[in-house]
Amino acid sequence: MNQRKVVVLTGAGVSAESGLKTFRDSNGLWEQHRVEEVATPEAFQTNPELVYRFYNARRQQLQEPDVQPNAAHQALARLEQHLGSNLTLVTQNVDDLHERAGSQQVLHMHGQLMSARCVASGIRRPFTRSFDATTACTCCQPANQLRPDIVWFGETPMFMDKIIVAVTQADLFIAIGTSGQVYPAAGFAQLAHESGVRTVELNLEPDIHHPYFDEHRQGPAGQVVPQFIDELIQTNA
Ligand code: BJW
Repeated sequence: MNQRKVVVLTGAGVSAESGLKTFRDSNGLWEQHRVEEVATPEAFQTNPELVYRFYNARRQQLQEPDVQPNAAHQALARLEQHLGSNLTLVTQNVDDLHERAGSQQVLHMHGQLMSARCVASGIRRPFTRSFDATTACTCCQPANQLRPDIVWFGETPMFMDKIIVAVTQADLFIAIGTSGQVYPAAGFAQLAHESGVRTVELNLEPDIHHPYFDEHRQGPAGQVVPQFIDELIQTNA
């Protein structure tokens, strides 16, 4: 089998039709705070209650019955079934909707909502409930504090080495529902383009982001992603 290597980068737009707000759309504020004010180590240091509250609210919302994977998540799970390890699915999203749709190999470069990390040991554990500064870790003696398992501004995103190798060695790079405003993810299209990789952008908005995409398809992810993935599976068969 001579299948093409594909890297998919997803952003908040892929989960918008599942009922999760994006960050930078007109209603992308949380309690009147911009994400840049809440998602930083400095905010966690100076106002930990606010930061815990922000992530507790989002973790709770993620578990509401009406928040379910949409047709875009499902199409990407189908693509994994088709390509196996030739697909690298990178998400900036901290939700678990890709996994719930059936994707098994997801690189969460900005961390995960349903996980907590010990501030001292760095050890992560699955966490579905709310937690705060009084919630103790179970890995240290004496116990330490837990923090959201999230990559904040100024922190190093996860899996960077693996992602860079995958992007530069791919045949196709697809960015879905991301504004291209947050680095290093915002630089992946340029990296792919300069490595001779075909680049495609699927977004609700017209082609406004940057010149590194060879193709742009406009529309809601729930429509354009299944359409594009089905075409890809047919031509790649
Ligand atoms: C639809 C749709 C539908 C809507 N269908 N589409 C100056 C210059 C360059 C860089 C920097 C700089 N100053 C600081 C930096 C670095 C900084 C950065 O980029 N800042 C910018 C604000 C300028 N980056 C960092 O600090 C990162 N770390 C880092 O750089 O470390 C150094 C390093 C680099 C490389 C190797 C090693 C070390 C860390 C960034 C952490 C980002 N964290 C957040 C919050 C935490 C997670 C959380 O709470 O959820 O991650 S910020 C937030 O933005 C979140 C997202 O993952 C991320 C990206 O947002 P995304 O997904 O693009 O969402 P939106 O809302 O922006 O866009 C939605 C899109 O969907 C839009 O395009 C819509 O059109 C579309 N859409 N509905 C299809 N139905």
